[in-house]
Order: sequence, then C-alpha cells, then structure tokens
Amino acid sequence: MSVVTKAIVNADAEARYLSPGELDRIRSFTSGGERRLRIAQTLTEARERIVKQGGDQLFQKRPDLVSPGGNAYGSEKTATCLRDLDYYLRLITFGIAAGDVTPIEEIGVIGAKEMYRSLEVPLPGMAESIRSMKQVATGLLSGEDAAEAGYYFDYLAGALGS
Ligand SMILES: CCC1=C(C)/C(=C/C2=NC(=C\c3[nH]c(/C=C4\NC(=O)[C@H](C)[C@H]4CC)c(C)c3CCC(=O)O)/C(CCC(=O)O)=C2C)NC1=O
Repeated sequence: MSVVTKAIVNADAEARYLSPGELDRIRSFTSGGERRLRIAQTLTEARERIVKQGGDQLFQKRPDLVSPGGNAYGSEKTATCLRDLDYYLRLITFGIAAGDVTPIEEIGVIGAKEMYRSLEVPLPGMAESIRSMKQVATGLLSGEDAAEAGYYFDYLAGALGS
C-alpha cells in the first residue's frame, strides 16, 4: 500500500480526517515522487550493467559459489543466479517507484527464503549479491539519490540475509 492509501484507510477506519502527521507524510511522499521515479528510471536503463557487474563482484568475493560444489557452479546455474539478480533489481525499482518496501517484501522475501533453503541457495550469498548490486547502482547516482536507492538495497540484503 502506498503512503497515501495507508493514511486514508487508517483515517477512514476511525471516521476521521487525515491527521497533521499523516498530511506531513503524504507531503514528503509526493514531493519526493519525481526524484524516486528518476532513480527508478536510471536503474532500469542500467539494469544489464548492474546485474553483470554486480555478479562479477559477487563471484570475485565469493569464488566458492561458482567453483565445483558451489550452488551457482556451471554455466546454467550461474545464468540462473544472474537471472535472480535481475529479478531482485526489478523488485527494487518497484519499491523505489512506490516509495515503499512492501512490493519487495511480498514478491521477493516472503516465501522466497524457504524456497532458497530448499534449493540450498546460500542466503548469505544472496545478501552479498544484493550488496554488490547496490555498489554498482549507487555508483551511477548522485549523493542524495544514491542514499535513497541504497535504503531499498539495504532493506532487501537485510531481509534475505537475516
Ligand atoms: C521475482 C520472484 C522470484 C524469485 C526471487 C525467484 C527465484 C528463484 N531462484 C531459483 C533458483 C536458483 N537461484 C540461484 C541463485 C544463486 N545461487 C547462488 O549461489 C547465488 C548466491 C545466487 C545468485 C546471486 C541458483 C543457482 C538457482 C538454481 C538452483 C538449482 O537449480 O539447484 C528458483 C528455482 C526455479 C528456477 O530455477 O527458476 C527460483 C524460483 N523466482 C521468482 O519468480
């Protein structure tokens, strides 16, 4: 739910007007909208580079993942691993556009961890992969935009890694 919808649902449930705090949150949400869309657009346009370089960084830090016995060993599994990075970058752009981590949580965290455990995909490796993509992605953005985007990568890395 967006900040706006959430505030309206809460206020309506109590048959009251929006509170000053709710109006403040809506104001900061809408005034940041253009910036969030710009960030989401930049990351969307750079998706191939972010996935490729994020993957390269990951496998440099964790060569065991792509070595014999590693979960992403072999060209097919390495490709699946990079595909997952693309999925997660897409979810992050959804979250940034919405100004809310809920789409990331609902599509990519709830249920996904059990799925990864059953496939023996290492969750610390997944978290590390999100941090690698963060490094590439934030390098494409200016200070404030990088901080805003970083929040969504950090949320996801924390949720997958914990
Ligand atoms: C948009 C929501 C969504 C997500 C998140 C998703 C993930 C997802 N990743 C999968 C597999 C996989 N995921 C990985 C990923 C990795 N292995 C590693 O060691 C690295 C840490 C990591 C890459 C960073 C690998 C290697 C597999 C294949 C595992 C196997 O076949 O044994 C699978 C099993 C089915 C398949 O192979 O496609 C799913 C469903 N699917 C979805 O629809």
